[in-house]
Amino acid sequence: MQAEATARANIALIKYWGKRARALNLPAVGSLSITLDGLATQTAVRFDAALETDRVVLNGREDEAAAGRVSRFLDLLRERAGVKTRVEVISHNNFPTAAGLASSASGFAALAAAAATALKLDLSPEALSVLARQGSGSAARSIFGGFVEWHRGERDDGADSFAEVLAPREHWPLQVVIAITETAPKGTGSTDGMTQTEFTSPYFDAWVDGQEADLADARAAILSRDFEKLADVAEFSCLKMHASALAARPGVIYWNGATLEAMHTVRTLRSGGMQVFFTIDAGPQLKAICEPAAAPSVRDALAAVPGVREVIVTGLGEGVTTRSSE
Ligand code: 2P0
Repeated sequence: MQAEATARANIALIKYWGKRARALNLPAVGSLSITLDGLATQTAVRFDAALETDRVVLNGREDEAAAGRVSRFLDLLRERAGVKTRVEVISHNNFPTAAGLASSASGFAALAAAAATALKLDLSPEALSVLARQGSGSAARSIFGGFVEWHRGERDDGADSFAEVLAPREHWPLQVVIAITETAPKGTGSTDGMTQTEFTSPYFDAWVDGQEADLADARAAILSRDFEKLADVAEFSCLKMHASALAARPGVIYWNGATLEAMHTVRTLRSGGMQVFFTIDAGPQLKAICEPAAAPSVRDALAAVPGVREVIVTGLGEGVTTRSSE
């Protein structure tokens, strides 16, 4: 009972922020993302009757802090398979974890796929997405490659809150330039930032109310490869998400000075005619999305921003891949 899976990180162009139900990790809004080629998590799981507890090794080090969340997630799979066997999980990120880039999406997508394969659960991609969602919301999207939409869903049991492919990566081979502005762990994790926004921000309801229109605009922009339209709605979604968090009490501030400088740099490039826009998640790194021809100039411009420590350039990636290794 062992298997391996590789899943890639994703970044949302229309953001997920807020939950309609916490226990099942059901989102308050749908979201739309791109899966990244260059940021992958590879995870091997081995169910072993000799183990007394689950064991989690992340990037070569036993991680007891992660083990609790991983164990609770694995319980969902064990329950479904009718087994109680403990597991050894060995996981590697091929990107610098200290860079503060989201690893929970690729991490839980890879873990869900590897564990389901080891247990021979034979889940559909949608069912795997529903499962990964319960580990971390954004992991629902990393099951798939290219342009991906995760549905909010209406049901209380979450069966209709899964992701699916909107368009494959070949549809529009955009490039992503990631500007790392800080390597220390962030102050407020996404889950806590969302909760604080939901409970205290006067702008949270407005955020939720605008989501369907933003999703419709982004879907249309992607399907027609309309860069200007996608740039407009993606920056709108990003800035609204951050505005709702900034208006929490106390305000949740994810940016540093270099993040803001990088935003201005991207805006200046675009007003000069370059096809590039930015997005920022629950941390200080900036992600610039651009047409391939613009990528070298975007990389050089962001690398020259004071406070930017490293720049990573990547294309769009595929969905989760699995190998059974009995
Ligand atoms: C997103 N983020 O759509 C948004 C934008 C961060 C900002 O999904 O609580 O780690 O595990 O469901 O998935 C990060 O949140 O949160 C995230 P949980 P998750 O990409």
